[in-house]
Order: sequence, then structure tokens, then C-alpha cells
Amino acid sequence: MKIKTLLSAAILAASSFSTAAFADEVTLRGVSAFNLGTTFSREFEAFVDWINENGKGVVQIQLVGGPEAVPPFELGNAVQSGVVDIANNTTAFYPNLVPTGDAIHLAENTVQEQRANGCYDLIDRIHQEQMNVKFLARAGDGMGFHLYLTKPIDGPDLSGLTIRTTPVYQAMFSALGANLVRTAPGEVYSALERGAIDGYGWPAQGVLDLGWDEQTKYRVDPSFYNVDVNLLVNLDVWNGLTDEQRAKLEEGAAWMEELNAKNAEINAAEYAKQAEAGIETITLNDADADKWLETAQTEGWAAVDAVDAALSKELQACLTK
Ligand code: 173
Repeated sequence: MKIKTLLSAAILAASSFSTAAFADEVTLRGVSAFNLGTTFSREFEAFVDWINENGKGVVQIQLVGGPEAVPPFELGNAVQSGVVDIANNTTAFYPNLVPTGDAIHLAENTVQEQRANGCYDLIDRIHQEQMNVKFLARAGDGMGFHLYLTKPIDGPDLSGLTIRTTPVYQAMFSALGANLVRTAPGEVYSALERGAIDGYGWPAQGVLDLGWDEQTKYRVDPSFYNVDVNLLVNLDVWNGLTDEQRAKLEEGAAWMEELNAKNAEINAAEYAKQAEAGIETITLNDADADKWLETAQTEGWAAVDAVDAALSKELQACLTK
């Protein structure tokens, strides 16, 4: 009930999984873990537009809002319980519900390859069983994560630094000696401003549209992992849809996943904009970069192994080359 009270009563009343306009048309309420209009809501909003354009008379999505509607770390529970019908969320924000979710960003193959080799079905099954959601689609593929800093480093040693984290960076950064503080994105700017943190983990894209460049001096290269931002549909809602409605949502999902191919180009443009905004690049030398990436993969998988060794093995087999 806590989350429900955060959602505007008017919005809930207006469209509680309603069949108002057409007998067969259903409207799903969607919430994003990221501010609307910013990088990690971009694909979701494009998907919503696509569905509302191509799903007339079949299925529509009403975008309720972002983190102001449901706090990011509570969105997993909200879509699990059906307070929200469809969520745009990353596994790092719902580790309590799908503790092996970290495996997804350790993937070395593309979403399309994962659909072809059965890995998508495995990830979907885990989400259905553990979280009561249909794993509809994945955005963010083709984009890595970085460490951003307010002070320079000269190698992969983070001891003495306090770094903002999520489960994505936890295993790697702590193995490299950092002190870690877990926060939602909304708290990063003020933590930097106050000097409470010396840096933060974040993807290649999105620093500028959050204004964090004002408080950021360095980006450490190379990037590691692959971003996952996922469309999750409450499973009871999903199972209550008609075949036609589900097919339309899956068509939109495939369309959205094609957008991942643009990430290489967008990453390059974003790096150029970061440089223009005064963010310097610290490029680790070859040996240090090897250690950086080796630590990322080894510690990342060790953390998934520790949660569920059997599932970790199954995921590793279809996510790595
Ligand atoms: O750093 C984060 O908040 C995080 O884990 C994440 C994951 C996917 C997209 C953006 C941020």
C-alpha cells in the first residue's frame, strides 16, 4: 500500500487495467525507474509510442511517470504485486527479487543471440518464477559501464576512495579496494556536491542529461559489462491478455531491441560530449586494463555463483562466449 499512496489516485482511477475505449483494448500502466526524458527511459518511451501507435484497439500503455511516481528500488515490488502493470527497470534495482539478475550485465553476446540460443527463455523463466513478471525486452545492450571520478587514479587500485555503487559494480569495485555507498541515481549529484563520494559507477551514456558533468572530473576507460534495462510485465496481467495483445507487445519488444544496435554510435557521441564538458579520460594501460576487465568478469561471476551456483553455471553457459 505504501507505493500505491505514492501514485496519484487520479491516475490509478483513470486506468486500472481498463477496457474503457474498445471492448478488446487494454491499457497498461507503465512506470520507469529512470526520469522520463533521460537516457534510460528513452527506449521505453519509444516502445510506448510504438505500442500506442501500432496497438490501437488492441493494447495501449499509459506512462504514469518515473522515480517520482515509484522510487526506483521499490519499482520491482510494484510490478511484482501489480500496482504497476509494466516497468522499465534494471536488475541492479531489484536484486532482492532476482538475486542472480547480475548475470545479465555480464553477458558477452547480444540480446538477439540470447533469444536464439535459449538464454532469453532462461532469463524469462527466472523472472517469472522469482518475481512474478514476464521479461518482455531488454534495452541498454551494447553500452558498457564506467567509473567516474572527482580525483585521478593511476591504476586499478581504488583503495582510499569512496564510490557510489549499485549491485552492478559492487563485486568489482570492492575487490579493487573501494569503500562503497549504495544510492539511487537521484542521490548522486548531491553526494558529489557534498564531497561524500569520490566517484560513481554509471553507464557510458546519461551523465550529461543528469547534469553530473558539473561534478565529474574523470572517466576511467575501458568500460566493462553491458547495460541491462528491462521491460517487465506483471505476470498475472500478462497471462490475462489475449494472444493478440501479447503478440503486439512482443512485436514492440523486438522493435525496441533493434534500437540497441545504435548504442555504439551513441556511446561515441556521448564520449565526445563528455570531453567537451571537461571530463578527462583516464585510459588504463594494457596490463592495468586487463586487470580491470579480468576483475570485473571474475568477481562479477563469483558473486552470481555465491547466490546460486547451479543457475549461475546455466547462465554463464549461454551468456559468455
Ligand atoms: O548505476 C546504476 O544506477 C545502475 O546500476 C544502472 C544500471 C542500468 C542503467 C543505468 C544505471
